[in-house]
Amino acid sequence: MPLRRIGLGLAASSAIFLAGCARNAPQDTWQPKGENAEKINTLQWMVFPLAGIVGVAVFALIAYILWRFRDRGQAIPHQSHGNPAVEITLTIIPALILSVVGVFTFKGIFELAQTNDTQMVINVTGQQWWWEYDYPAQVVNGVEITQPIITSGQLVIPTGTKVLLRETSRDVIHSYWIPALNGKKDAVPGRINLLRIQANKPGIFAGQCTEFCGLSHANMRMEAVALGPEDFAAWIANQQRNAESPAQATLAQEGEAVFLNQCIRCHQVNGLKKADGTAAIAAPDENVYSGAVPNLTHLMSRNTFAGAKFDLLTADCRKNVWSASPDEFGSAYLKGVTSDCLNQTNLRGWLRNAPAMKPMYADPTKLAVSDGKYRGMPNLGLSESDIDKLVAYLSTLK
Ligand code: HEC
Ligand SMILES: [Cu+2]
Repeated sequence: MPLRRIGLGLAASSAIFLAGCARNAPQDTWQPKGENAEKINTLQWMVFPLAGIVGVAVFALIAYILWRFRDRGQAIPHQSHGNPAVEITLTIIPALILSVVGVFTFKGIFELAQTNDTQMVINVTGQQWWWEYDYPAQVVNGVEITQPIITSGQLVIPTGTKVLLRETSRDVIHSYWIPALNGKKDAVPGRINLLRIQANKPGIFAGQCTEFCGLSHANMRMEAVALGPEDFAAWIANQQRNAESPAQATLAQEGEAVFLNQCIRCHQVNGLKKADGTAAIAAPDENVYSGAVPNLTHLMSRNTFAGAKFDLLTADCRKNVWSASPDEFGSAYLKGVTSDCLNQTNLRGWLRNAPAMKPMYADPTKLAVSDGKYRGMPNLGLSESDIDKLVAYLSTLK
């Protein structure tokens, strides 16, 4: 008997199993950080041990029978068919177990679907390969959102508040999942699916798209950022500001001019004016399959970009935010991306050649069946001096 091989196999599979139990795994369903995720966790603590005991018992029994009745050249035993007592027992036991699990599961499903006590609404739209969030005008915990807010990548919510996400998609089916806050819900074109989340304490919670959605599916991530009431009010106030033009005769001002030339045809910056003083309005639908690209008005208030895939912060600064205690988290996050914290490598790399950092169908001529539209950000062939100017300009978008 290849006992050694079996031992090795067991060791390898338990190593993989235990790796799944690592503490501080950012997408761990066993570490809920909000009410709905806690409900799911309570349920899995019931189902997992039950299923575990049944699983171990069944496999142990099979192993015993395989060993006990293995072929030793003995005569074929007496053949029989049917045993009502065994059959009835083996039907009743699983039926009982399943109905107990079923009662709690149904209760959980109804509780998770509850939306009538919602305190805030955010529209969440998936597209290849990032998430857009828009906050309709509403009053949240006494703070008024007067102008709709549009942002991307990081979903900012107030703590202790029941937030209703209204999910949809502008291209294919995606799925929104922040394991610390709730289960997953598909974002389907032409439909609005509801998902309720709530975070107990300030912090940042990672997630990723969980419905295969094409080339960069693996690079479609998202983060939920929970802020205490005062910090959330400060965030709202900042998001409602228009961007201001950079000071005269600065590199940033030259960057604004480049932006008006190269970027405004896709990206909106609220408050940006053309050279003739009229409002610059982005109209990405002509080029971009999903008809929308990230709004950059407050780019430096979020600290990741392009589907929360790349850091806008350097590694040290990122650590300060991600490992801040709940008390300090809000002020660490609201600092945004300061000039000493800007991850130049990532941002410059993106402007130099976005599809090289994140695979995208950004060149319609490379599509097998071309509809002449982009999925993702194209390589614009910018010069290094234009990139310098753009980085200076983008840094003013706080
Ligand atoms: C043809 C449309 C198009 C043009 C032109 C364009 N972009 Fe983009 N850009 C996109 C799309 C689409 C994304 C989202 C890509 C993703 O996340 O996968 C994006 C993402 C970005 C992001 C990340 C934003 C975030 O919050 O995730 C930045 C920064 C950016 N672009 C800057 C620029 C700048 C600066 C220019 C001008 C030099 C520019 N883009 C020109 C389509 C465009
Ligand atoms: Cu997706």
